Amino acid sequence: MNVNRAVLTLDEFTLQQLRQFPTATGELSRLLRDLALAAKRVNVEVNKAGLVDILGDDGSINVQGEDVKKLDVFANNQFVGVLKHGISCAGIGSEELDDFVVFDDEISNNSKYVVHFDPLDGSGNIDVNVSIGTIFGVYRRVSELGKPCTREDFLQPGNKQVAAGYVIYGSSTMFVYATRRGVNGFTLDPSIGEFSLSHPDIKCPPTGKFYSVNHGNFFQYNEGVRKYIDGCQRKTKENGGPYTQRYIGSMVADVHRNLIKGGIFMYPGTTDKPNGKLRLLYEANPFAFILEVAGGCATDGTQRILDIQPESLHQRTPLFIGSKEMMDELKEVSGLK
Ligand code: P6P
Repeated sequence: MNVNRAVLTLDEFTLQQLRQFPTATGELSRLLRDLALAAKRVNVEVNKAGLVDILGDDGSINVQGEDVKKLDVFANNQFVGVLKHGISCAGIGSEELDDFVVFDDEISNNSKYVVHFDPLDGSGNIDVNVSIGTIFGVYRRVSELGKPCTREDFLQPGNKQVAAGYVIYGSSTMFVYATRRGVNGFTLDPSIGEFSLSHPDIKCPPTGKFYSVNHGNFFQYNEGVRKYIDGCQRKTKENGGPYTQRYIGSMVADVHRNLIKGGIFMYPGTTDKPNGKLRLLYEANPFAFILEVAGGCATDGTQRILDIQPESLHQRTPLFIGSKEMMDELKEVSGLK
């Protein structure tokens, strides 16, 4: 029976993909469903954050030395919970936790995947109602199935990701994920409580008018970066401009806009923070995977983000990411690679 479904839910979509690979086990589909369930639970709290005692700090400091927001803790608990009690994940790395977490039970030890995530990125914006997000990257284990996952599983380069995605809790709540087959976006339909396909086969426009960078750090950037930013400000209709500077201060929101409309996002190294602020494993790598599948690119200024060999869970990296032609111009003007 040929059911003409105008809109596919996330589950229907992943099962449709699964049917095209009869040998697939369905573990990745179940993993994505687990992540979407946690996202729906976080979304409920984000949407009413101003009404219940979940705003503000929980009084602790995380491994990054940042004030932990109550919603950070709630979000982390939701994602750890669904992954630990699911059947598709052997362990996790989280922005909120000091070290990797090995689930080490019989089911988890036989699971194929490990997941890195930032449960609630941009949490400094929670109290002022600016869009925030969740970011995740999925890796196939390199360690022996049937045994607990190991450090090597968590320290794979981003080019080993089998899937990556993000949730943006904004004017609507979207779940966007990429596999090597493409990038697809799903908008939460509150009437049925399901993420429904709204942005099929997302491609990043080869160029755009948005450049995103924290101008407050301008004089801390190296000469090449300053030269490129200066050039962005001098763009006119005659040379591909004028550009618009948009910087929300929430990476998920800034990169999502550039993915859809075209643009470039930069968090360069500074004199204070030579490796920048953003973390490789659960911020840069997932977005670099998504943008490359969508036709964009991402670099740390010396190499592809996805080729960086991680050394530790919370290591930081400079990040330049976005539309291919804008990234090419950045490299040409700044001397970055
Ligand atoms: P700055 C949020 O804290 C975050 O990690 C990213 O979401 C965002 O892009 C960046 O930091 C903003 O940092 O230093 O410009 O405020």
